[in-house]
Amino acid sequence: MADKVFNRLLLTGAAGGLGRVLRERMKPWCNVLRLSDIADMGAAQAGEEVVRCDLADAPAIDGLLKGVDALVHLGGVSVEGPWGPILAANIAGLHNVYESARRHGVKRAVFASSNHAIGFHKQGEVLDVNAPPRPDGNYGISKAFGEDLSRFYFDRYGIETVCMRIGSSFPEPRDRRMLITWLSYNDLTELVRCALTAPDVGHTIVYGVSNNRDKWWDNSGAAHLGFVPKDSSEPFRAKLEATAALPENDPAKIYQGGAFVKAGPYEN
Ligand code: NAI
Ligand code: 15L
Repeated sequence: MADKVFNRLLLTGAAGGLGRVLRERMKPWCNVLRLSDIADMGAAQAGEEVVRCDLADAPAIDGLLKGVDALVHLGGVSVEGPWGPILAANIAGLHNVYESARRHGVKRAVFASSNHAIGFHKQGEVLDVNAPPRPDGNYGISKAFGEDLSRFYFDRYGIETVCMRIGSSFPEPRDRRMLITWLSYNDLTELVRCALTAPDVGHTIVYGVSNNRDKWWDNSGAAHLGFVPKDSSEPFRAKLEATAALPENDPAKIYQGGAFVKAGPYEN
């Protein structure tokens, strides 16, 4: 983005892996970047506001969206686990965020959904953006809920959301599955930029994945975002294919969600 397009953007989950990346990369896009997380984010730097709070704390979240042009919502539990914390952060917390957006007239959100919303589709199937959710656990259920909740807030209140069904976003792919699901940090940044700035996104679902050789996901239905991933997992193939392959009958090898499909059950 050449010039600052926004006055104030909100980034939740700012202390997390992707939040720390986007904290730096979103700054040039706005005059003020408001950062929020339940964890320590360090001191506010120039052009930043830091608001430490729990997404589940409705009164604390009430003012979080005040004066915000658009938000990128990364905050919450990011892995499979017991229901209680996921219910608090990802279900009640997301509702708190959208209620605050509604009250303060925010009209654009980017929501970090996950491939675990569709994790029980089989590997090798190619899913388009209209593929039905098939969550692979408590976490995936919360992401499918987020996609539905954001659709409601668009239909009822006109708050536009781009739901990014992120594959695996790390500095590099960590296993054979991630050769297919990997999203580089540069491609993540470009996807977020497109999601914030493309006109008339309504409610869009898009797969957050780089231009990897093998594909489970087809983004042609989200072409209006203008997202064109540039990176590929190919440079990591030889290293990862030298590691042991999973047995063909392992659920982690059968389903797109990988090991998440066999995690739990948990005590709540
Ligand atoms: P992360 O776990 O590193 O960051 C999540 C952040 O949310 C943490 O800083 C945590 O303190 C904060 N958080 C958790 N509970 C909270 C609460 N109750 N109130 C306020 N903040 C809370 O996760 P990561 O990897 O940075 O992912 C960011 C988002 O992207 C998450 O929503 C995750 O589900 C989603 N995602 C990430 C993928 C990846 O490969 N990194 C893949 C698919 C989705
Ligand atoms: C996710 O949704 C998680 O947030 C991330 O930590 C990875 O596990 C990723 O999915 C994945 O499926 O590789």
